[in-house]
Amino acid sequence: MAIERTFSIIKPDATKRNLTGAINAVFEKAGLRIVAQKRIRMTKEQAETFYAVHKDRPFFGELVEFMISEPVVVQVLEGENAVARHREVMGATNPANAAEGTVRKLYALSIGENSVHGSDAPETAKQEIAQFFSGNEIVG
Ligand code: RTP
Ligand code: MG
Repeated sequence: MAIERTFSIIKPDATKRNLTGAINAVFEKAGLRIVAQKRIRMTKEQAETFYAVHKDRPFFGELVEFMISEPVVVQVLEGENAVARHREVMGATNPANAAEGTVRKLYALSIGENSVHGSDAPETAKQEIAQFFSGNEIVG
């Protein structure tokens, strides 16, 4: 299995509750290496661009406001099968459906305030990484 990279966000509900380290521990235990990481305050434009795929969904406005409400931690994670592995340890979008031991089961507050984001495919990961990181910020 090839080494892959994925893009991750620790969302405002989690940074606000000081859960960055606890969530990173789940990722690292799952074999994902944090090869880039920074804490930022997303601009409205960044959030709208990032979630453009959801722009016609009823929750879009609420989602953008949530993502800019507190700082977030953006990350690049590296490992074998990283995209799928990361989504597995994040758990289902709705914490009510998330498996035991997943980040969302442990920490998410609701389907919207669900603590983490992870890319859904290797191609999306490349685009999402490029939106937030330049090549020299990623140290594998
Ligand atoms: P993500 O993109 O954040 O990793 O999560 P996901 O693939 O599991 O979920 P997705 O369908 O891509 O939705 C993106 C984010 O939008 C918020 N959401 N709110 N209120 C709602 O019904 C609703 N549905 C989705 C969540 O924050 C979700 O992670
Ligand atoms: Mg998604």
